Amino acid sequence: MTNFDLEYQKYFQYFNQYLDDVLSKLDPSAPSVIKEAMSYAIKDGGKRVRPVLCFLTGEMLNIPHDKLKEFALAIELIHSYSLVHDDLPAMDNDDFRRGKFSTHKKYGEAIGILAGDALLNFAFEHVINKKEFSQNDINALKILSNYAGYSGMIAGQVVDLQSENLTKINEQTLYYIYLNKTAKLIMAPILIASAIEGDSNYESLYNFGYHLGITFQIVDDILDEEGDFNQLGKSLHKDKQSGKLTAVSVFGLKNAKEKAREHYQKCIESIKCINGNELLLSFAKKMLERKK
Ligand code: GRG
Repeated sequence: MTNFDLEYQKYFQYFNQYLDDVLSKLDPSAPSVIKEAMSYAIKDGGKRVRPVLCFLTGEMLNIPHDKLKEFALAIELIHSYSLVHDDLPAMDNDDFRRGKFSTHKKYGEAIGILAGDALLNFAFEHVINKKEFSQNDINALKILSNYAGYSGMIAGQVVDLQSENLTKINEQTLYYIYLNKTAKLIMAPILIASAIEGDSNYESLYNFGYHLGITFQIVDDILDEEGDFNQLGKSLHKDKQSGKLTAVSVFGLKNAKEKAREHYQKCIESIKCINGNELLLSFAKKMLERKK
């Protein structure tokens, strides 16, 4: 194992333990089924890319991870809700997620919708209960609510749905979808750590997050085309079946791989002047080379 793999593992385990602890303390008076469905949707199978990214950015900026844990969890709660809703019949209609049945397949559609709603609300409830909430925490919360909201991730999802079966290839629309649907939830953990530190490297980290998010989504499109079901834990070739606008449909497979590499290079360029950038650079490389 490389030093980076050990660091990833450390924060992955720390996060999962914190998550288990929080889930074990959910309000006893709430219906069991909603708590079970929430836990089912968020536990097991996720790579925890966003929380780990938050902790690694924090490490670079000298913020202890226990000062970021509430935000790291809030981001993963929002990410998990978006996956639950994305899998619903009205959206991507997928039976599998994270190597198991998607939440609505396991609990039925009504509870699936409500579990997504519950995860989203709990994200904000959890973070607002952080002890000693400072002005920097408020700034971080603004990023979270804006990036996940109607002009962020939801905007990306709306245009993504509208783009199905478009005959005209449109690179600008593709980048709009990628920025909003995917990159904003990858930028959020980085910019939240940045806000909590006081934003001394805001522009560099913004650019790093943007290019990392775009790299992540292009690789996701490539994996949808040539990945492995057992490794990915979700259905393949969904994009082609639904006639989605993707990097592969717009650029072709070979050029999509080249584009991913170009954005990865821009990640490196963006933070080269920040001291202690090694872990974030390794993270970006791992995202470029990921198989799941
Ligand atoms: C329903 C409001 C709403 C939004 C949905 C997240 C999303 C937007 C759609 C899911 C499909 C998709 C391709 C999203 C882009 C982001 C992405 C690649 C998500 C998968 O993230 P991973 O690979 O998943 O980090 P794990 O399971 O490892 O957490």
